[in-house]
Amino acid sequence: MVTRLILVLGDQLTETVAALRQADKARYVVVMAEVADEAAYVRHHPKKIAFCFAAMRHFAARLEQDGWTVDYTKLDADQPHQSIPAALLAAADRHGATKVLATRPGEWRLIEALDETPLDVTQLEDDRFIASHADFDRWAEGRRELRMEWFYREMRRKTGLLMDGDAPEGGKWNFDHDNRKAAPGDVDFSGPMHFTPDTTTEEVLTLVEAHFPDNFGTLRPFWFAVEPGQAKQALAHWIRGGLPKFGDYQDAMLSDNRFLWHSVISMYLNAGLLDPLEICRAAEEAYRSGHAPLNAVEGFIRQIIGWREYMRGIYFREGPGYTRRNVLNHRRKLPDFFWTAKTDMRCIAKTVEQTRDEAYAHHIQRLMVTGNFALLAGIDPHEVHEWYLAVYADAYEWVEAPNVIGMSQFADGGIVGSKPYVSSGNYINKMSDYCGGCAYSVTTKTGQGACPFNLLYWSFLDRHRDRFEKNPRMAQMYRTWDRMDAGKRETILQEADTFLAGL
Ligand code: FAD
Ligand code: DLZ
Ligand code: SF4
Repeated sequence: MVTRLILVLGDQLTETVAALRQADKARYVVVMAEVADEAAYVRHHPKKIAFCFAAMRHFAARLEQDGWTVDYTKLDADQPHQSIPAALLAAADRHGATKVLATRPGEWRLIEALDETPLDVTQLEDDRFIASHADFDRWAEGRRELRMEWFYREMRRKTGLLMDGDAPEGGKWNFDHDNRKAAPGDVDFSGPMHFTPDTTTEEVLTLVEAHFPDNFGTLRPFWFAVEPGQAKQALAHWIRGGLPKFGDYQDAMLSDNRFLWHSVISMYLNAGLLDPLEICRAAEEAYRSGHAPLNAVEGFIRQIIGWREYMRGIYFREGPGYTRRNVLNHRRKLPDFFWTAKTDMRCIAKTVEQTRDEAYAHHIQRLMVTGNFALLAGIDPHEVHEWYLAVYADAYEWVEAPNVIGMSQFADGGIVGSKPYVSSGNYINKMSDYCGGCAYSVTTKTGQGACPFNLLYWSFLDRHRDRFEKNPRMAQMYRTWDRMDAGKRETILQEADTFLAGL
């Protein structure tokens, strides 16, 4: 009987992933490899690499216990592999195999690389999602605009989550309006569950320290879950303590509390340690049993069956060139402070510091602090994309790129968002405590100490007037700008230019 190979990648760590489900243990050898190219195609955060390798090693051990033959190559093996295709070729040689069963990777880069190997690789659709590619395409076909909200309603109907017959639970599909409270002084949730690294994870931490000493990010303390059982404990811990207020304070930011009521499960979910539908059912149960209110549970479920699935649909529908989109023609280089946190803008310094320490920032920090700044300052969206892909533990292109290129940088011209997510310092001040200790003054619009977001906001709108002034959702902003004294407008534009020149 001829041996065949199954490829399992670092974000396919689910026992029922398509390729494993379709194969039998007697005939197939599972190939897993820690390879230099995957670890270095962007300079990932050390916590992200450690999480990936530790979860891979634990997964391989579980497969072996379950009777699979696993051909696993560590990064520090005597003969490590440079790339996934190289690992497959070497394994094919070792086992006399020519056929490979793979689950389609989450990045075009790797899909294309697998297509180009001389081996006979079958890429099965990754069906760990609620919407298949065909479902998304069917939904998208013929629509003038692909708005998430309409897609989300389809997903609610498809899953039956928070449905009351044919109607949405509570009479409304979306309770976002209730989910915009500024953070209170004290947070009554202790944050994500921490796990002590076992021997396997400790070995990985030592390896990451040795191989990636200069990557941006702090490796220790390393507290992530690396197995599904742990990830489930982390989820249950958050449902108990975090979910009830998740909705209310979803958009809030605090300097001394990095996680607030967020779930911090995206890295587990994206690597395959948790299942999206199971998570949503657990959240729904918390609502049905009276433990968490509807605005929290609906808000959470929308992120997962709405935004997450929608982003994936967009990434695969738009094709491999998506990360190179740049409709606003932004060309500025990413400022150094995205790596050093050395800036007087306290909101940015705090967000970059926590990104460095935790490989985590929550949605509003990503969107309205670093993303907002990059967009206002006209940073090249591809550089912004590479930064986000590198620094967050949950970042894989299928989910990161539509969030960055689309939602955050408007570089796709409005496929993901109907208007750019830009704001002056006012929004950051309302939703956070960052401005209090900042060297800049958020209430100062021009002159000494004026908050850069205040200057850059108007200069962005002015620069892109042709594109945005006809957008009904932005008309009010242009009216406000036009009503401003001409001298003040001139001062704002000049000061914005001076600030940008100094970046
Ligand atoms: P919570 O706030 O607790 O939300 C629950 C879950 O909903 C998340 O775990 C996540 O799985 C899902 N979710 C929420 N928002 C989104 C969204 N916009 N897109 C997809 N899923 C969502 N998410 C990633 O998983 N990987 C990324 O690389 C990534 N890059 C981002 C870049 C930018 C510029 C922005 C604005 C958002 C990005 N997001 C990304 C979405 C979101 O910020 C993270 O999913 C979230 O912060 C993860 O933290 P959490 O688990 O505590 O999420
Ligand atoms: C993120 C990552 C890293 C750092 N290293 C590996 C690796 O060495 N081997 C592997 O199989 N997967 C790794 N991954 C995850 C892949 O980059 C991911 O599977 C692709 O980007 C597709 O989403
Ligand atoms: Fe950020 Fe401006 Fe507030 Fe400073 S004043 S923290 S730069 S928004």
